Amino acid sequence: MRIAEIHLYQVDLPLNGTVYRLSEGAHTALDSTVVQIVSDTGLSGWGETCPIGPTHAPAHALGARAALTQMAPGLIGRTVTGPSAVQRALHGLLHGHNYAKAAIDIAVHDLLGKAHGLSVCDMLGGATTDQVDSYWSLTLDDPDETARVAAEKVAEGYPRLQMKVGGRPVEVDIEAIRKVSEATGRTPLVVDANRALLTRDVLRIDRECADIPFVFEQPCNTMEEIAAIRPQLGHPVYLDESAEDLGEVLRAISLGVCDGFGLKVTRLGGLGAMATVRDVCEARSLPHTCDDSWGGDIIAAACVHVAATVHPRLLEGVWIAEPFMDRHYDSAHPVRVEDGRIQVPTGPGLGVVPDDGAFGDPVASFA
Ligand code: 0XW
Ligand code: MG
Repeated sequence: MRIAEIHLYQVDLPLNGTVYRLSEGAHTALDSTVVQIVSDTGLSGWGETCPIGPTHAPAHALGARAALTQMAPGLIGRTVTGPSAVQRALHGLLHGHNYAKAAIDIAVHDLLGKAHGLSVCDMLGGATTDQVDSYWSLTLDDPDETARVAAEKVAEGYPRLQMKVGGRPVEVDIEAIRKVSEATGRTPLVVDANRALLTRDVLRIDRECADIPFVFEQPCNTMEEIAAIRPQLGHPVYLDESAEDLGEVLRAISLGVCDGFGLKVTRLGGLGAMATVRDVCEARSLPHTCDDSWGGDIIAAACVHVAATVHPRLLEGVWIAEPFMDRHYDSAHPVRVEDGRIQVPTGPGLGVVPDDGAFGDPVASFA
């Protein structure tokens, strides 16, 4: 099976009237990029990458399309033997830009799954479950409103919560953590600063909330800042943004700087890289999420498939953007959070097939 055509689509993903606010930005609409790989056998594989704006990570929507435009011609005519071989080919076409390569990697998994009649979770090692826990991500808001939404989401069935902090006076963060904890009891809570806190403020939150069980997620900008204060912290720490790639995950583990990870499929470079990190984490008993920064049904399906293969004791939930949007790519098989859980899509490949014409005309095509 050879790659005959590649099409790139730009997809607007408006939020359903809400604002997703985190320490480094507020979002009302995201710009996604969908990749369609068409084989010479007529099958299509679909991939996606959707950075959450230009300041969350060294990734942005225009960069994704530029990188994909750079790489796509080099893939035309290539035999698709397996995802790793395609990844190596991508590294030979462009240095870095894992978040763009991830869209091709996801599409290749989808294509191969369809060709061999396997679902992506089986290709990644086999599912341990047919549904995974999600978590609700509480956007930055005033403490009372954050606590109100937290209680509402727990009542809806969400088994875990993440709350955003940072970018405002630390006293407000402390008040919000306390109010969310009071409103939600023993529901596991992650406090995510998205790199924004000074080490001084992390130490203060840690001390003033010593009685509240929670995990700090990416409290500071760099791994070094976190490493510097880690021996003084009473709360566990997960890395998200600092876990840039497999090398940084290995560095974090060898430094002993964290107790787990918030992982993003596209940041790591796709499903193959994600499965490798999953296995490394299992070897060291490190819990982690299976998320992405944003995206529609394609990204959601990719996250859920890999999450279904994680050892259940290590899976810290799956976040998908679906509850914040009205749009679905596959109207027959949308990926949805229901009662705080997500069904693993069935059928070959990702189990998600975009509706005909779902994305309009491609912004670029290669053949
Ligand atoms: C909750 N998320 C996975 C979605 C947004 O991209 C932010 C993010 C995080 O944990 O940082
Ligand atoms: Mg995070």
